Amino acid sequence: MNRQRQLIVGPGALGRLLAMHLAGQVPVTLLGRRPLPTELTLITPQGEHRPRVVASLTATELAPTSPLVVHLATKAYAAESAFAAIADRLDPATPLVLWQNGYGVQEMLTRRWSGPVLCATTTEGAYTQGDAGVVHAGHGQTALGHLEGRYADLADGLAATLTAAGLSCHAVDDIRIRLWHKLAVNAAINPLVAHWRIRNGQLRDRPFRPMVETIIAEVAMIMAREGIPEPLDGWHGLVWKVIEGTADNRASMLQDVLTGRPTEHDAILGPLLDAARRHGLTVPCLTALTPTPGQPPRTPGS
Ligand code: KPL
Repeated sequence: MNRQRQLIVGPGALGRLLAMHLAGQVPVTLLGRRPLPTELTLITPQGEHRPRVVASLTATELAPTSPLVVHLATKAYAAESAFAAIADRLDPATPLVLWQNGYGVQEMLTRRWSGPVLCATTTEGAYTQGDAGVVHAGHGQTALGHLEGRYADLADGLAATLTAAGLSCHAVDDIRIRLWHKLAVNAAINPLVAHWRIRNGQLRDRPFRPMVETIIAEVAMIMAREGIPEPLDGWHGLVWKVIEGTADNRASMLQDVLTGRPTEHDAILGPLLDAARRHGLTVPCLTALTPTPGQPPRTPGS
């Protein structure tokens, strides 16, 4: 177990979920851009309301403290600036855990930050409710590890802490591959459901099913060139299993669109398009899904 104080940066759904669970195990502080309500409420998958007082701060109020583990739980597009706002107040050996979708900030901060950087990928389902609530929509699994498989003891300790807090987690030595697998899933689901404003399960129906298939084919081609091994069930198996398992969900990107927030298009499609460019591959469908500034994304068939 890791009993250090945990600083959770980003009070969105994931940040609140982490804070509310970890606060039962270790000292926790939640950090946001604006002051946060002191009492938060977790609504469990069974519908139970559990209020809890969680210490909170804004970036300017963070005093140099140690020892500390920092969980960066912002959206991918906000991660770099959120970390920059606190980095000079952290001990240079502070461990950092990155919870972002996509694949970009992970390599960049692993290279730049002096302390150990772990990356996490999770299938926990959560969404915010009002200023102080988080609905834990469904239990999932979290994997965490260093991009080069280093810091195994730190990863084991943090995985044990998260699991004891009620968020099932295991330490892995292949997090890079797992992040690319999640990227494939997000690329096949998120831009389409966000554009058409549909729940994940509707992708099983016409006219969406062939669009998903085309995206999977392009993603599989990129992954093969990038040397990312196929998941156990293959790319089709992985994507359709997630669609089946999250059929009733409104994906995170759809929630972003519906609430007028920026989306993670760049974090999800950017690494795939960069890889396609590097390998000289033509991927018309993925290219069309990327919005050009000032214009909505095009989708196959629109
Ligand atoms: O990760 C997700 C998301 O919403 O971002 C999926 C797997 C698509 C589930 O909705």
